[in-house]
Amino acid sequence: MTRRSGRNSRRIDYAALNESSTLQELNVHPQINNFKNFKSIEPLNELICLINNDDTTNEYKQYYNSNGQFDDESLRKLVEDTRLVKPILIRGANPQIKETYNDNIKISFNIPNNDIEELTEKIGSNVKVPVMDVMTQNNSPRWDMKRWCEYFSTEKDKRDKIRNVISLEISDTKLGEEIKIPKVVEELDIISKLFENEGEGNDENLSEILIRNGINKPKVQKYILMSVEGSFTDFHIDFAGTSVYYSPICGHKKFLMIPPLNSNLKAYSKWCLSDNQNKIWFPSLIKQYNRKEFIKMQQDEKLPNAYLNNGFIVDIMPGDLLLLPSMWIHSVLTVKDSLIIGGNFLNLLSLENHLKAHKIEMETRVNDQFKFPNFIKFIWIIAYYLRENININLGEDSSYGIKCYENLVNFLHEQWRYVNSKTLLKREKHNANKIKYSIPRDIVGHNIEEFLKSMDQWLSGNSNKRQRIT
Ligand SMILES: O=C(O)CCC(=O)C(=O)O
Repeated sequence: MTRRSGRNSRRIDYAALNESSTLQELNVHPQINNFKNFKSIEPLNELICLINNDDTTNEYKQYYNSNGQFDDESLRKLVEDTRLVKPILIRGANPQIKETYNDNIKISFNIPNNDIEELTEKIGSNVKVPVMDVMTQNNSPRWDMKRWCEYFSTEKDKRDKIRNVISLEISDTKLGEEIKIPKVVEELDIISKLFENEGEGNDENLSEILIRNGINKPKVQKYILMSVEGSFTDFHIDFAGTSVYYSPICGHKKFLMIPPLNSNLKAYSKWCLSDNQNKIWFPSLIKQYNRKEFIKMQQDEKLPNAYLNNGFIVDIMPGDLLLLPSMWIHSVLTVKDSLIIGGNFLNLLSLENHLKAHKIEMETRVNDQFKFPNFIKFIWIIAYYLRENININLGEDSSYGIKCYENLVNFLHEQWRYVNSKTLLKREKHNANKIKYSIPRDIVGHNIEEFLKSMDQWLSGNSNKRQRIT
């Protein structure tokens, strides 16, 4: 599974570039200058939730506990209040990075402060590594961790090319065992919920049923990113609109984040389908709104405040913990050689976005290898899980809002109608078949019409069938 965008990257036209560039320039991604010249309109602290050292002016003081600490409870409350639509950046969150650690931050997670040699040892020198050539944004074959470690340790001027690793999942390695993802992320991750409590109790629980049916937990929670100075990751939305946690061990990164306004998402789809993607600076395609227009949009479309900006750049430093919400379109510049641990998660607060992102991936013909593994299957399982565990009548989990559940049920109906449609073209028939075989009948039952009816009843609060799974 390869992480990040499903961009259908177009190769750079080296011949054309060669006419005007020296060899040195050929190793610089053509969009880096645009990135450096990008100007944020508003001050950073209005654009993201910034938890930093300056506690006296910190507007998030209300979230600190009675000991003056920002802990897991504080973060959980902040996520719930902001509904995870605004990026959250906690400076100095990792106690293992002594130089930057703010000892008022007590977030439970574990990311060791290792250098590239130690990381190589814990990952395994023979492990295959997807190495991205920054100029083409494509992965090069035949790299293993040993070769990567040598490359990363080579002096800057002696490296043959700028290369970046952003999709190496390490759950199954010694390093993966040592890493604990932030507690709040683990609690928000809806896939983790499905696989909870394995082996507990006498009755078979959902986790065991899934595993018995060959459905394993997708490995997307623990990636290591290893980027040398000058690396650039072009604009993308993370697969299935997953949210991201991102915490550097060392180095310096700059994120350019663009909010997921509908008009921006439309421009994004168009850009992804363009033949000249590498040569087009994505922000040049988005409509620039002024404050008056933003306010009008907010009233008409009920947009979150966090979306009312034209994008901004934020520096991410060692020990920081960034939570990047679902669907934000972002590009990333590596200012200094960097090692980062990060991961992706689906969550109920962003469910509407996950479904929207799936549609964009279909429209922009994203290759399966860049998608969330078995996304459709998991959406059906999530629906089943919710039906079994949440009583709409009792208002349980209403923090997610009934709208999120309505969207989900509508999505299932839409899929089933598509599967049964008689007027599909050849390519659509292929997609319909893929959906049909993704529906986990051993979980939701073989009569899909019945299942959908039970989902409708559940949604209207009329369901009397309810057994707790977990
Ligand atoms: O660090 C990078 O170069 C890319 C990271 C990124 O875009 C992501 O985590 O989604």
